[in-house]
Amino acid sequence: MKGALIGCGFFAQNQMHGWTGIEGVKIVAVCDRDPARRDETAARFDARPYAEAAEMLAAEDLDFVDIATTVASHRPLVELAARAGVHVICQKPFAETMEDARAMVAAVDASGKTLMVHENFRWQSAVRAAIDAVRGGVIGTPFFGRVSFRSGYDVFSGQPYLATDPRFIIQDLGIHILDVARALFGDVATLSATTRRINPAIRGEDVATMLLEHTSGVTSVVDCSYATRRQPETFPETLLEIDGDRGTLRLDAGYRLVIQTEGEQVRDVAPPVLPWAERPWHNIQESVQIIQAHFVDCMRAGVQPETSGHDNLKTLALVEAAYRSAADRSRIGMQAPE
Ligand code: NAD
Ligand code: 89V
Repeated sequence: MKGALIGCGFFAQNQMHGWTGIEGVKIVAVCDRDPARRDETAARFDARPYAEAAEMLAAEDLDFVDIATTVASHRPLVELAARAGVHVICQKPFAETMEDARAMVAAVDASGKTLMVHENFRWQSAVRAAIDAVRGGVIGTPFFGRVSFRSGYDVFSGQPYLATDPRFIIQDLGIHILDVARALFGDVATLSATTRRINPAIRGEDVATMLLEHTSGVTSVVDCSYATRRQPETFPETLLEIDGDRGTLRLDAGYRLVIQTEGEQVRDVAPPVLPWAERPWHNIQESVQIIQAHFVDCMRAGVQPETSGHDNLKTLALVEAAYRSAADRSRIGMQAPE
């Protein structure tokens, strides 16, 4: 399969490395408006460089594109890819508004191709081990969950836009852990949220606490912070605490999965450090390759990815609801997004 990358920035390098580990797939072309970024990435990964996505799509015979730009360009690029008749992966946050997101999903639906959002946290192997245990009924029927990401790690040096965008932690990081909550406990009936900005040097909120009532009957607390100075620093680990009617499950710091039912089972679910990866990002980096492999499997089988565009509308709706709830202190009833 032949693919092309659009956007050769900070995170796209992980995506390019990820593709090199997937058999039968080659990224033949890359595109970025920044000449240094596109030429460096093209040289590093032996791909043809383009300045414009439209030019690349016209010149290359592609099966799919991997969109790794920031959110403002996602809608025009997804629509361009849909017109070109290729399968699409698009980074999170998928869209700035629900209207854009619905239009992007409809555009790819109309082309008959597959659309997956690069929503990779639920694909992290440690998180996946917990999801598999919960879905497999190991702790019975869950009734409470906490999905937590708290850190003081400097994310702004690698991703400066995180300090200047009007929205920060819910749109960038909360989106992932809301998605993990959906993967664990299913659709959401109501949501309420509070937000704070602790770091005076940034524009958006860096702390958010969300309370979700799931249609399955689970109540979950989804909390995230980039203002938490503690040791050990757990970036970029998502920690879990889940109570079921037959036991409890915790994903503790250090990738330690603890399941207590009749007895206690403790598993080390630390992700491997892939040859091109580096700590502490190796957890996220491994999930990039896993989600890409899932996309390829789905393209080959002609089935929808778990984190499809359609599925991601529900995660995006939670992000929008969280900002609305935090602004007016309301508890939001979630409607089916489509
Ligand atoms: P970045 O700013 O470093 O890179 C984006 C690149 O896209 C830039 O080089 C820019 O020149 C290029 N670009 C923008 N519009 C373009 C266009 N129309 N055509 C061609 N090139 C264009 O951003 P980043 O930090 O790499 O983030 C990219 C996306 O990845 C964001 O949406 C971010 O939220 C997401 N991200 C995801 C994860 C994850 O774990 N899933 C982690 C980090 C970042
Ligand atoms: O995963 C992400 O989306 C990143 C970070 C871990 C820094 O929040 O932007």
